[in-house]
Amino acid sequence: MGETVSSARAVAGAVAGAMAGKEKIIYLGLRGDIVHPGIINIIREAEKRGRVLIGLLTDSAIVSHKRLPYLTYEQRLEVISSIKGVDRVVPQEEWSYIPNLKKYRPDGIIHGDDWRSGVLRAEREAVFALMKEQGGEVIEIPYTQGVNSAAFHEAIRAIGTTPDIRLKSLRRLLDAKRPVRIMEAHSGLSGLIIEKLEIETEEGLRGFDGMWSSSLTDSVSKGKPDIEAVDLTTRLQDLTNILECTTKPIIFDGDTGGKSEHFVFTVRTLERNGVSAVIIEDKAGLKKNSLFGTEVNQNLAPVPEFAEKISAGKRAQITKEFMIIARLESLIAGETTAEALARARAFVAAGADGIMIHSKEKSGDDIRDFCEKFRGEYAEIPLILVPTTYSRFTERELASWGASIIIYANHMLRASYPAMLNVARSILEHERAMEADKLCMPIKEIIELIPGGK
Ligand code: SPV
Ligand code: MG
Repeated sequence: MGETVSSARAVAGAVAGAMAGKEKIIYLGLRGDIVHPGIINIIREAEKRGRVLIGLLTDSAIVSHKRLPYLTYEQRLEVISSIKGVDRVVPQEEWSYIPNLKKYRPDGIIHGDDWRSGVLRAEREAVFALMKEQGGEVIEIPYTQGVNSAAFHEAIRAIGTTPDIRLKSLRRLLDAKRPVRIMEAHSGLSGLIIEKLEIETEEGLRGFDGMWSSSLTDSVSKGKPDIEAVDLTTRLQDLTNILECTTKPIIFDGDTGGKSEHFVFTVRTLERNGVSAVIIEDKAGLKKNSLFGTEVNQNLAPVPEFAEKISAGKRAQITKEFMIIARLESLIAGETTAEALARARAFVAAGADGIMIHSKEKSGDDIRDFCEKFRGEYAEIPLILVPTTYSRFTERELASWGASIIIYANHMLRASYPAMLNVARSILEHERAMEADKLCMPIKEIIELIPGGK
């Protein structure tokens, strides 16, 4: 990740400054995703006091506390370094200003006075202490009311995204964050919850990073078993509803991928729709849901045949960012982690962009064993876990085993079923709906949930 000097004017400014030898350096940390008058104002204020050194937050610095920015670091760098008055842009790799303030030892740091309250309060105190120690000053300027990034983010979310931006965002998340947190969506409404729900934590806002389009929940929500009976066209109809009202990346459950000759079309269709990744599982014959384990016949596909399916998909894709992930069903079929690992090697060699290992064991021992062995051989290849049965492990623990992506594969549908059942039962018992009202979302909320209804 480079740094840049904005323009010929800035180069001249830097040289003149260097010649003067005394001009102050003023540090300004920015996300730089959405440029608005508040940002121009703070740059103007900084410029009055010295040469403006921007610490541009990297994707990973941002996702530790907020959602992934719309623009990549390189795009944000291009925009911010072109702003008049910006002298130099350096990456700020951490959410905290402290490491860069120590590294660059500016004469001052400038910040909006909004950090006196809220999540940045402790950071503000640390910055004051460090600047005092380093002999610099902290400049606080009145926060520009009415034009803040949060409001612009909300507006952009309402506009939506493009297939291209959405598709590429999963790779960006993988570069920026471990683990990436994915939740199942089977409808526009469940997608909306995943898109919007955020909770405040000590580390910043926490939300889901993207969505899993599950064959199980797509099938069950249509009253069908999870045996590839719901065809791709039908699954894409559901997906379109999710695409309509969300912007986050989508990982598509591609079941077995079907025949290689068909899978190549699936890949292109998913890419065209802005899906980031497809996961296909190495099973043969009639596919049954993995969570049945060995209660049903789980036939593993011959390795060369499945490897060729992956290679065919990789040859077919148009973008370089689309990911084809191989899902190993060895543990589901009662095989060993060694067998799974041998398959992982073959599928990575065939071009798989990631490996998903699945198990229905509650202990997590088999998954952990696989993760350790896999990470011993492949430090970087994304590793995907689906902790449906071994749900007691936290994301932090799974990440410490080596997980890159964690998928909550069916929880939105499983949550909705008992909720509906309770309400239906209550109405039957009481022969009226009053008792069920408290179990339901208020009418006012449901009519106002989706803007534009009035
Ligand atoms: C799905 O969600 O459809 C999956 C994961 O494939 S599992 O149901 O655990 O097999
Ligand atoms: Mg499935």
